[in-house]
Amino acid sequence: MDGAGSGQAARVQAHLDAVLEPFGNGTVAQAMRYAVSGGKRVRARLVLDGARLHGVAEDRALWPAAAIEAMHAYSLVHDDLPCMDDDDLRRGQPTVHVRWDEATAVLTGDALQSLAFEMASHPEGADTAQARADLALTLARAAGGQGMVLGQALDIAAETADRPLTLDEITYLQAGKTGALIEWAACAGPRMALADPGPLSAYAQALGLAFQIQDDVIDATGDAAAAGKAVGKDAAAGKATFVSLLGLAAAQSRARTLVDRACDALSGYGKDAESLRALARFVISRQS
Ligand code: GRG
Repeated sequence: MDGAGSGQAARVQAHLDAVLEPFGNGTVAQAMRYAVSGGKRVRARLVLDGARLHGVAEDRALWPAAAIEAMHAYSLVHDDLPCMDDDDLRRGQPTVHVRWDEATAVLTGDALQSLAFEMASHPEGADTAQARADLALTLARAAGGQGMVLGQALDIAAETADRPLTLDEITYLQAGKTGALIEWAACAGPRMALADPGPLSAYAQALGLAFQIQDDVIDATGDAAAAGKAVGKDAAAGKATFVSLLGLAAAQSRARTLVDRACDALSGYGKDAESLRALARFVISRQS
């Protein structure tokens, strides 16, 4: 991560620490802190950079930035459960249900999801009631049964389907599972400023798909120590992915094309959007 990115990540972590401080030291509060620690903070950085482009002060933008990281952390805690992806390792650490137990992991995810809505609609975030309501409404849509949950459900259904998914089906699934939160993050800044989120939405749609392709590349080629999570799971499960359907080289080439498309969508912002272009390039070079 570059210098600016690590500074942003540190400020998001400090914000989450401060918000969680009054939660005390019970088991779920401890597990919430554990689950929101670490990670690349790609979604938070999208919020902060999009907000800066629209003249929104960072101390306000930290609220939706922390909100999307809490929502993302909830999804990872639940995804790691034995009834879903059954993973023992996340961000290089034992998953929440391994470190504590399954009930704690379910409750921790639930509490993080509630916290995400609290932070997205917090009065110290967006400075108009209209923008706060819009952030909460669009976050509900992105995370719910038309967005991330739908994508996750389609992914689980595919495991027992009688044929592998097609490329179009995988693209649709991933737009929900991974893409919806990424798009919300990129659009939060213009929404806070009551501006048109169109260009950042186009950027994020291309970026979200490139992000998922890179995730498939890491699963196919990476090592668990660098990735901080189990790898090789897709092939072992006989799962159709961008890599299995396109081949490794074509999948990587498609990710590069998508990053170019994402950068093109930023043309109206000129040089001010350089950090978002750098973030897009980072997304397809990452190994974790
Ligand atoms: C449980 C409703 C529900 C949804 C789960 C997010 C998700 C949906 C599943 C995670 C499985 C997975 C590996 C998805 C691929 C893309 C993804 C979300 C990767 C993890 O995000 P990163 O790389 O993680 O941004 P860090 O740790 O950096 O925050």
